Amino acid sequence: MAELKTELKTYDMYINGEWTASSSGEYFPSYNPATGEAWSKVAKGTAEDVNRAVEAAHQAFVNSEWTHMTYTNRGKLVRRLGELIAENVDELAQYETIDNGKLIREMRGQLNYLPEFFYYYAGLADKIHGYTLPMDKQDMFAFTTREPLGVVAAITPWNSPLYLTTLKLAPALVAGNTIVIKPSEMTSASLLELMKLVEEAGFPPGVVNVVTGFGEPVGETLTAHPLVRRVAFTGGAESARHVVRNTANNFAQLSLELGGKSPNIVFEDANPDNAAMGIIAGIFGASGQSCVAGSRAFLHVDIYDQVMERLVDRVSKITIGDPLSDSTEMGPLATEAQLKRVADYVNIGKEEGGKVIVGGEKPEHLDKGWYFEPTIFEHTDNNARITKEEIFGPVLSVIPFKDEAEVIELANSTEYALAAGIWASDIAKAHRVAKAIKAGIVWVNTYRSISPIAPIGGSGLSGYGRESGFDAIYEYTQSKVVWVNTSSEAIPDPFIMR
Ligand code: TXE
Repeated sequence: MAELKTELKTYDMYINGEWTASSSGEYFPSYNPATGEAWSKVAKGTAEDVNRAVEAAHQAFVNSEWTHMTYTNRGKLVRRLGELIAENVDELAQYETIDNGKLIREMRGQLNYLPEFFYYYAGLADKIHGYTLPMDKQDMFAFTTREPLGVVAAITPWNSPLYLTTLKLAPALVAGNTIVIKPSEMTSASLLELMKLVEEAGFPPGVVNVVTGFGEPVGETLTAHPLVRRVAFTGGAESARHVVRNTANNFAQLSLELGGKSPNIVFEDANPDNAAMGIIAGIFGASGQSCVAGSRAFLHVDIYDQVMERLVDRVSKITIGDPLSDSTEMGPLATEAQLKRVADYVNIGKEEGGKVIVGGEKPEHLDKGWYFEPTIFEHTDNNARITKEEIFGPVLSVIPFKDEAEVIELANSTEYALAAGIWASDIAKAHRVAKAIKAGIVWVNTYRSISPIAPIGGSGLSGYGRESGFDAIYEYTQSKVVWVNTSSEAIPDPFIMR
């Protein structure tokens, strides 16, 4: 790969195995959140570019080397891509940090783990099988197969560009689909760097395509395109509503991975040190810009002071600053709009009577860049807007509770249902609460753990469908049933009733 340059770098799109400018010839800037300055320019895709990419993906699906490749060989290509990522972790991590402001050490950690997702799915490639059916009719033999869907459209956000792409790309490919990816207009660079590795791995042209640009026209044209058979979307609810409406045109299957307002529930018998560390990792990791951010901490009154003391002590000491420095513990927000959103919510929280215990301001020593202090709010009840609405920033709401039934009701009083943390020693209670909580992911005595083996997804305002794990294979395939008449007898006249 090319050496990382800090001057304005130019990124073209990747369509049908070729690097190509936009049909408009236009570019738009991509900003470094640590400085607020443009560092690269990216091809501004058009509807025409989308049509070209989808057509290429369709051709690659119906009539190419990819169409006839064995599942085993597709798996080998996906594994090779994982290996190439492993060889380029440092460089990819730098691009992600420059583009989205997340800590270099977090991005390095995430990217070091990313190949495991490719290896997991590569291993599954030739194990995607159907089954024979124990038929209720004599002389009928029937079996199912699982087939790819066709062209997949992947729409990704800015918070973890390569990780969230991988959750779509790896299962889509091993299942035999082709794909057109539209990254966030805020963070296109690392995905385009990844395309160099896709090329090096040897994927046939058209199997993986990237069209860069904005929701309108790129996202809109892509998700409504008649040749797209599945859309995998990660982002905000507003854009998701557009995508849902668009898929009414093409009836593409759809999965939506949206946000959350995830609770971390700490019972009186929990280890207070572990619970405090889990809460901090859950909300201040990635500056709170994570779909599973644990933005609400419910603390049992008997352990409230112990956990709060630990939270305040550690959060007040978080080192905030340059995300490229290894000693930084919290970086900036990814966009100026996100910084404004966080500051606005903090003001709303104050006006509604929430008490700021730590933070609550833009740090004075960081005048350049989109930084906000890690912030803890204390609430006496659960009715404030900031305890209900997703902020997507480093803002934690702490709320007390007295018993199990009360906390289940409090935790479930949100339209989101993505993730939850439970901190307790009584394992029976932990299981009871895990069952009662509305969430697609529940962590007990841990938080924010991920694995290629475990599915991710939610319900309600958090979306639907599952990514990661074996579940994703079902999302990228459909079953076909084949009936075979094994009888040697003549087929009777259909109009003679028997
Ligand atoms: O996301 P958008 P935004 C939440 C979080 C955040 C809020 C808004 O609460 O504050 O969403 O973030 C593309 N048709 N999450 O506005 O716009 C867009 O170009 C098709 C949670 O930045 O939804 C980008 O590629 N696509 C989340 C992608 O959608 C469209 C991560 C996501 O951007 C489109 C990010 C359209 N009409 C935000 N309009 C998570 N689950 O982790 C936009 N896009």
